[in-house]
Amino acid sequence: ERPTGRVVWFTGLSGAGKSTLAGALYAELQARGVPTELLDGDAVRENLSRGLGFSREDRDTNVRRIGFVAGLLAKHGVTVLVSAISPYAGTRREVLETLPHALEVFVDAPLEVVAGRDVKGLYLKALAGELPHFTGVSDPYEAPEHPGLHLRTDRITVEEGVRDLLAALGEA
Ligand code: GGZ
Repeated sequence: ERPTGRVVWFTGLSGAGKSTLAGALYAELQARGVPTELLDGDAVRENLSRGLGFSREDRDTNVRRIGFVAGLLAKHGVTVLVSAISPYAGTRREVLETLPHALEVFVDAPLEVVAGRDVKGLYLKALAGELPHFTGVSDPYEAPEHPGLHLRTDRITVEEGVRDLLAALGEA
């Protein structure tokens, strides 16, 4: 019998390190021969969710689509790494409950840290009041209360994060 794949769901603010951690974990699992797929916010919004914006409705649609695809892949034994802000706790819970082996990972750093990184200059605009509906500044982010794993990316390295993730997945 084929094993059911797992879904590792990275949630957190823009710039918190979701994609970095998911990418590093992806490389490690690939190297170990674990069938793995990455559903990254940016790639998803360019393809599966092209045309969606950042209203609550559009974000929820985006998150539900990602959950649907993750479920299909996981059914075939693939370990799926999802990286999306997914800011609404209720929607996350709803989607994660439909996935048999889901690990919710809270990728967390204080707003001043992620705003300081500001890879794309979006926080600068948002803090200047020029970006409505920017998560953490002008739009809500509902942190998970009981995540499967809580990673403080301002306190640990990417390597430490990957080590914690592998341990949580029983792949250490
Ligand atoms: C949040 C935004 C916004 C607004 C553009 N709010 O750091 P990034 O740039 O590369 O990742 C962010 C990405 C968020 O897309 P997600 O699909 O992860 O969001 S959600 O789960 O809420 O659907 C950011 C960029 O898009 N971006 N405008 N207003 N992030």
